[in-house]
Amino acid sequence: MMRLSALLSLVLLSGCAAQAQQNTTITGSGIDASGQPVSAALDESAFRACVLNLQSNAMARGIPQNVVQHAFATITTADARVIELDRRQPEFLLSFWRYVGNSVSEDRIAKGRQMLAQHGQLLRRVQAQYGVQPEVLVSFWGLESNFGAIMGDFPTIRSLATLACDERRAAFFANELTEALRMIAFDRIDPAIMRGSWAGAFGNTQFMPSTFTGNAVDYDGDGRRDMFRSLPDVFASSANFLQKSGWRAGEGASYEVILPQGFPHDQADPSIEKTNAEWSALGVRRVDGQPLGATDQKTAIGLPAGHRGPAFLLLPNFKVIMRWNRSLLYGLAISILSERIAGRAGMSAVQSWDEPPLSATDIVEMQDALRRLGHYPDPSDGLVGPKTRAAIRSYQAASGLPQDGFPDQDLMSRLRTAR
Ligand SMILES: [Ca+2]
Repeated sequence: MMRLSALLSLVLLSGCAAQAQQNTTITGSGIDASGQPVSAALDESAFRACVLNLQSNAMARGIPQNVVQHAFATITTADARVIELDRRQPEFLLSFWRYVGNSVSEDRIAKGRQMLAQHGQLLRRVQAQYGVQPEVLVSFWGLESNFGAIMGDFPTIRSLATLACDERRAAFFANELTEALRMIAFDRIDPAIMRGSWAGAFGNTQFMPSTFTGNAVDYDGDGRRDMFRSLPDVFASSANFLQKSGWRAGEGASYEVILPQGFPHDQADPSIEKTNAEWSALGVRRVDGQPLGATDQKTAIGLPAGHRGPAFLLLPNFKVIMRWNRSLLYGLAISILSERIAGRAGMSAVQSWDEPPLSATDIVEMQDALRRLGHYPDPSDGLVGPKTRAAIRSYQAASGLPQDGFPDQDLMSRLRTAR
């Protein structure tokens, strides 16, 4: 799992199918000598008591006792690595160019095309039933596990029990643990092969257990749903989840557009939707200069590298991808990769500048400066979320700059000297 840049792998493996939104606030835990929070889950007797409680909850929700006991037979302690990874904040913001460079690499495109050809018959059958294009399914497979090569090696039950006994998101992971046990019980999956990401996602497309129990399909008809060893089950389950999330058959998820001079960049945000007629009236065109397609659906505009980078029209299917993983970069990577695998153009923009990525420390400094200037009322946390973007836009508006809400080195140096 550490084959690519370690950071990218972690982001991909932790950002799995329909994981609940992450609460990044650390609450209620102790602090050790180095200032790191300590989890109660790591106290052995507290963990044992917590596990007993989780086991009886699972049995109360219909999981047979022998399944529960067998699944926990070898688990005596929490996994400290899981707590550490859950606590960890990325040191650097991932840039769009770096992210897309890693995830939509020429290697992955070539492998994706090979997989598309090799499994074409199966993928077309799945498409006929669920309406999801083959190249889209292959792209999720390629990004989530590098086509089955990297599915993660953390024992799923132990990871989920560890997180369910930690205070950060205990209720969410307790439910995921019960669903994982339900899968062992009713899909007859051997707990010994149930390994995956540190956060409990598993298999070829890194489903969370609740995504599995709610959406997985036994497509090869062997009586069990198997996301580890059955590609028919993997493709049909993924397509079923996408279809139930609103996937529109035959449509793409995004395409690159050109914004005119003077475009109001504060309107470029995945949460701001307009009709294509409204975007056209603002001067938005396809990269080949042609007008946007006619559609009755609303769309949004994403600027993953700020106003100096490429712009993308985000179509209704983009929101479906965001239900799988709520990251703009992930959604664009899936969309661009699937276009490339299908032999179409992914993106015409090329990186025309390079700059060192901002670190979490830079973001804290940026938030401090924005607060000092009256644009950011909240505590500095080093994370770029909607409030930080709104504060940047407020500062950009007051300074006559394009309001893209995007943190970069230029903004950083302006803020360092702003009065
Ligand atoms: Ca099956």
